[in-house]
Amino acid sequence: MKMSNGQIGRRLLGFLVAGMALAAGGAAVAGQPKPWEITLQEAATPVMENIISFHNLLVWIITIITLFVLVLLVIVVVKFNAKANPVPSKTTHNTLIEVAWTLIPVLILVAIAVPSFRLLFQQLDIPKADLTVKATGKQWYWSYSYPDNGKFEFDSLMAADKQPRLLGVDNEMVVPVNKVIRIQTTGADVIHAFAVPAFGIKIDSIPGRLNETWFKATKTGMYYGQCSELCGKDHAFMPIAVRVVEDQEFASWVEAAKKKFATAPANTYASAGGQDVR
Ligand SMILES: [Cu+2]
Repeated sequence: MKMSNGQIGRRLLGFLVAGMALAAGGAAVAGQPKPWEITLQEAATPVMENIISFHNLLVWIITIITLFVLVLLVIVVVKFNAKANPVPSKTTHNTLIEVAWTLIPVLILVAIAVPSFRLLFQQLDIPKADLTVKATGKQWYWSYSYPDNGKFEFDSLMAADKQPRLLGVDNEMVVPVNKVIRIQTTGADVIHAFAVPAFGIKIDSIPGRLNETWFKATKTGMYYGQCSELCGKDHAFMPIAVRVVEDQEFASWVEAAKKKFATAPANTYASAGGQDVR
């Protein structure tokens, strides 16, 4: 396909306008992906803050290593090519260099391991939970139940008419701000995965197993995630939408939810001809 000068001009103008729109509105919403985003989503929990700083540390380390190797390669190419160095040295061993190129990478790995294990421990060692929410992955939506608040359960299906597109749902999961939320998750049919990038959580939802993770959202707002295990034809259409609210708002939501979801237990899966494993 060949473009005329006019077409190229229009396309460039389009990019420019899109870029300006991004610069103007790019910083808009946290808790969801942004157009042209190349960084991790903005953190809403202490765990995600630590994931981001660990990620940034690793980027520095790999950048320095890559540049170092590049410099060595350039030196070899320039100094030791057949023209510049017609009579090559016959050296085969150098104890100092061999010890160094074994020891230094080991030390770098140990230096990485320390913050890595600290982060892993923070993620896996669940603090005393203020609230437990059970998230059940189903083909193809999530069901949430609140065992601490009257055991009500409801389905959360993607709502085609809601924004953000492919992330908005009919019934959001609601949790209080600044509270330790324990997520227990399982799969009702196949393996799904419960993941919310801004919270730094991603855990498999496996039939017959109950997996646990936790988060403590420090800012109110909407946070979106998606099923992160290829689970069938509508895998891309079972978003996770979490609304983080103040304590009082949570309490009144619980009261309303108890009534709203009391008479309609989450049995759409069973009535759809499947087998309900709850
Ligand atoms: Cu899934």
